[in-house]
Amino acid sequence: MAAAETVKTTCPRDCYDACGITVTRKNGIIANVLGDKDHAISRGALCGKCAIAYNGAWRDTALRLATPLKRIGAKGKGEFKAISWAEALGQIAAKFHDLIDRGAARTILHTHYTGTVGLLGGAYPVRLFNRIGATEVDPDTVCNKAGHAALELVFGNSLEGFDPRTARDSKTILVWGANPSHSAPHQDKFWLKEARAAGARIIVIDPIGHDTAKAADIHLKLMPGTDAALAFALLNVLHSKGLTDKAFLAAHTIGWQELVPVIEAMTPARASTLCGVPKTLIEEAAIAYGAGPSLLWLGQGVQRQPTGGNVFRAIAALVAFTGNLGKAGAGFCYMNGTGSRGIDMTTLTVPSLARNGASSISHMDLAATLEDPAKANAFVNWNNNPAASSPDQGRLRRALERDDLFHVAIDLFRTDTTAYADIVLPAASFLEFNDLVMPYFDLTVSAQVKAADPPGIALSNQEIFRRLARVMGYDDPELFETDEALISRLLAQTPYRGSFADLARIGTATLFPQPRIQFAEFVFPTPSGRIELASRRAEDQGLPRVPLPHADARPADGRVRILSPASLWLMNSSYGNDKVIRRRLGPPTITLHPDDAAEAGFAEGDPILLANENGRLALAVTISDMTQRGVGIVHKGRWPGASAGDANINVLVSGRKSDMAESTTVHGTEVRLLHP
Ligand SMILES: Nc1nc2c(c(=O)[nH]1)N[C@H]1C(S)=C(S)[C@@H](COP(=O)(O)OP(=O)(O)OC[C@H]3O[C@@H](n4cnc5c(=O)[nH]c(N)nc54)[C@H](O)[C@@H]3O)O[C@H]1N2
Ligand SMILES: Nc1nc2c(c(=O)[nH]1)N[C@H]1C(S)=C(S)[C@@H](COP(=O)(O)OP(=O)(O)OC[C@H]3O[C@@H](n4cnc5c(=O)[nH]c(N)nc54)[C@H](O)[C@@H]3O)O[C@H]1N2
Ligand code: SF4
Ligand SMILES: [Mo]
Repeated sequence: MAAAETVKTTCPRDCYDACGITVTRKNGIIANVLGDKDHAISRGALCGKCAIAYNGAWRDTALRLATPLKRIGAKGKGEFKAISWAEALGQIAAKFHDLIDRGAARTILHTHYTGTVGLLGGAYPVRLFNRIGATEVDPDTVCNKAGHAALELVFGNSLEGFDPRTARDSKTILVWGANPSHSAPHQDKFWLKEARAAGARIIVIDPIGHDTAKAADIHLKLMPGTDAALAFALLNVLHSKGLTDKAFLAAHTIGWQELVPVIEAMTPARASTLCGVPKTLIEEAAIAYGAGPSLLWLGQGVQRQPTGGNVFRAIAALVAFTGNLGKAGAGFCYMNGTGSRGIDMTTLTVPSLARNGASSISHMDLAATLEDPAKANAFVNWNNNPAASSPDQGRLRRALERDDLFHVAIDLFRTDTTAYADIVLPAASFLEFNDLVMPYFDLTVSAQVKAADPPGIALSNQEIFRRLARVMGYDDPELFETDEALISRLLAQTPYRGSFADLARIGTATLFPQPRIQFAEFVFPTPSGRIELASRRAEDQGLPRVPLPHADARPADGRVRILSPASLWLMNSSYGNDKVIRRRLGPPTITLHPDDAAEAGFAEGDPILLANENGRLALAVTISDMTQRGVGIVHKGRWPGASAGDANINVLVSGRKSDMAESTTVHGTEVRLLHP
């Protein structure tokens, strides 16, 4: 029998859970990757998708990239030959220098996002792009930026959420536009269910009846894009019954009086018509949330709407009018940022390296920018698979075919995006290097610990960019800082007092002995120092002074609104190449309400063609009343290359920007249902 040893590490995917992992090695080789039974969140089991993929595709040497590659076929065909690191980095450096010398450094674009959200793997490469003066495609614009911008306007900070441990003092937990049963499976199974068992009422506000909604006490199944009207109706109930917290409003907010006429006009009866939610449920939910102490989990799905910023400002007003802040069991959480544990992200990205200033564009403009030789001469994607994940897929892929666009793709696998690259660089996975993970729900810090060597000559993102900086001839010390030195500097910024080796032994450290109270001091980093319900800054940005009670119109002319939220079996586009996961998923589908399916003449399993001004997509029909009339569900993350028509749902998604922060409006997509 081979001697087995175990390594504790952490899942660094873009997931609320940040599960503790136990890797078992035999003779230095990974035998399996399982949930750490001592870890407070994973409690011995990873989610289904990672349990499969970390023991499948992610350790499959036939699938993993093991050496740099150079394109030998046409762009998009995925034909490559292996080359050395010296040749790959030499060619990249020469091209970058040529552009820098021509004063065109800004036409070097880079996208990055959720491959890993470990601190180093997720941010260190930004240093070199800063030094070059390249253009960053702002990652959050494809995910959650509208919500951040709105919360920042109202509270001055979007990155200090509630401490989940404070749920023990909560009477109500409101999950608004998130689907924990898919996107935070352990928080759903343990945190939420245990809070309910301890007596908290769970309210879910979501257009679809997912498993978290099914298990809730109240589900407000509203039409997508009608949340602001609903928020004002909840306020109407509380205001008309005299249940708002006037002392809190007087002490900690400005501008609340300006909202009162809007609140008075949005009766539950009116909202019921606009949102499609029974009036009695609006009343019941308002009273439960208002009584408090209540927690509000602000999902990312709800703000991926054309008026997503306004929606968040309206929901924020509900927090303020009920005084659900600054006390045990109360608060809201969009995300707990690294700053909540002391981390200064500029330590990682070193913006001062950007001697000529930094520039960035929205992901919504990626396709239009890449197709324009005046704006884009070089493109690097790392931790990101834009040919699968970004909007305007058809246009984006045509832009990636440009022969005069120098394209470098850094990934673990050959993806739909790497197929277009001139140079593909093989990245090490999180199992193959040390890093720190900061969960964005719990206020802890975790170690990501190397458990194996990378395949072939693959390297971590950090090492790739250190080597590229050397070949480019830079001498700024920040471009060469070792992982070890950076990890200890970062760890020292947190309240954790041990070394990385100490953290590696325990996996995850609790940083605050007692649950933290969100905004305990009632200090809001806004211009007024208070919660700004009416906002001068909003006006200065061309936005309304106060949030509006807006509700999107229902889709007309037989069109259906498509929601493409997180899939149970995929992590964004990751795992789409794992054969076991592909079997579980079956062919790509749209879920339609029985009445929509009947009206359009579709039965279960029928082929269907979705069409709009952006493109067409062939799928199979499934029918379920988990959705509602006028709303279809097509989960995100399928690999275009493994799907009919070489496309996924993003072929139908436009680059339309939200009302705030040039952010995604993916859940505002409408399509026609056609018989193929
Ligand atoms: N399994 C799995 N987990 C993941 C991911 C994954 O791909 N797969 N992705 C990760 C990432 S990057 C992110 S950002 C998070 C996202 O996780 P969540 O915050 O849960 O966001 P989504 O999955 O996009 O959508 C959540 C819900 O928003 C709802 N929604 C859509 N439009 C509206 C609306 O107008 N109003 C309301 N009230 N609700 C609406 C959808 O019906 C859906 O149920 O998940 C992370 N976790
Ligand atoms: N239709 C629709 N589209 C969406 C969304 C939606 O709700 N609907 N959600 C959006 C959201 S929330 C997000 S966050 C984006 C996410 O979009 P992406 O950032 O594209 O997310 P992933 O699919 O996880 O892609 C990450 C890539 O990084 C690679 N990778 C993993 N680890 C490493 C590493 O250590 N180094 C390197 N170099 N690569 C690595 C993976 O193999 C994968 O190809 O998608 C967006 N797209
Ligand atoms: S993706 Fe989330 S649920 Fe799955 S193992 Fe990673 S942290 Fe846990
Ligand atoms: Mo995301």
